[in-house]
Amino acid sequence: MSDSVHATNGTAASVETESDAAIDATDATDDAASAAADAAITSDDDAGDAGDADEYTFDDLSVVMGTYNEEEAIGTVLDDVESVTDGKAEIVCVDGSDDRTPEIAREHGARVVEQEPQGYGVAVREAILTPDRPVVVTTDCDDTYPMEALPEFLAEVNDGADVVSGDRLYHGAEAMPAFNRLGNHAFAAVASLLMGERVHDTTTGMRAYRREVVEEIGWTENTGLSAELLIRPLMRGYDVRERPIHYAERLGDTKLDPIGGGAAIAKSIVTVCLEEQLRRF
Ligand SMILES: Nc1nc2c(ncn2[C@@H]2O[C@H](COP(=O)(O)OP(=O)(O)O)[C@@H](O)[C@H]2O)c(=O)[nH]1
Ligand SMILES: [Mg+2]
Repeated sequence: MSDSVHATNGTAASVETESDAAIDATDATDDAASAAADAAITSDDDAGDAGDADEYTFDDLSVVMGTYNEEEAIGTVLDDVESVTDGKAEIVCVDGSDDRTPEIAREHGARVVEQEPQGYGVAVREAILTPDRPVVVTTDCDDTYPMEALPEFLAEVNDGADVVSGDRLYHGAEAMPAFNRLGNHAFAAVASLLMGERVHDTTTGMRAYRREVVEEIGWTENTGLSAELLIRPLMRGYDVRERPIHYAERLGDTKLDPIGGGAAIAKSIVTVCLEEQLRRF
């Protein structure tokens, strides 16, 4: 594995940045990113020598999710993770259900953390901070996200990415309700404007993160956590890459109120972007 966490000197790294161009950990003025870079740079500094033995495998991967009354979908989602990763990925569900979801999760070998339902971000923050494994992938427990993309996401991390973000809008996201699709295009446009970096899907539920990144940053948002998980790392100079994914129709009912949830996400995007801009001064 080559140098892994790519902190730049306080300026935003562009999405899709070629990994080597972004490496300048010694110049990092961003404390958090710099500390993460120090922690993650391997002793094998010669990229040419980086062999397969240093690369992350599915044994290094945790797939995590909030689960709230998802008994229709959870079996399929966990079966998919198991078959794609050959049963090697750890699965963590932070669960607030009053249906059979946690039971089914345990039957599939998942680690279940019980939590009173308090919203998407409260559950997912707990989910990403629970595992010890070095790579954490988030997903929704509704069968919308393609677990077949896990190998590609892991490959991007092995290529140097700190965050790999699944872009649902690239392929059109036909399975998404039209109102949500429009809203998601608008969120991406506003976030891009406020960050000065073009992003395409700020509210996707499927991303891979190096564990250092989720541990180094203090997360504040609930419904808007997904956007925050993209914006803060990007604006702190981490190597953040969007990759197109296919998005499928949901099994079971959504837990997000489109109007109230949409307003909360818009507020999170503006707040987090402004906070991160101010942090640079
Ligand atoms: N534990 C927990 N999980 C939640 C909560 N709210 C949403 N989720 C889960 O978070 C994921 C995203 O929610 P979802 O309804 O799919 O939102 P959408 O994709 O925007 O329609 C799903 O797996 C939900 O079960 C909550 O309050 N507690
Ligand atoms: Mg969903």
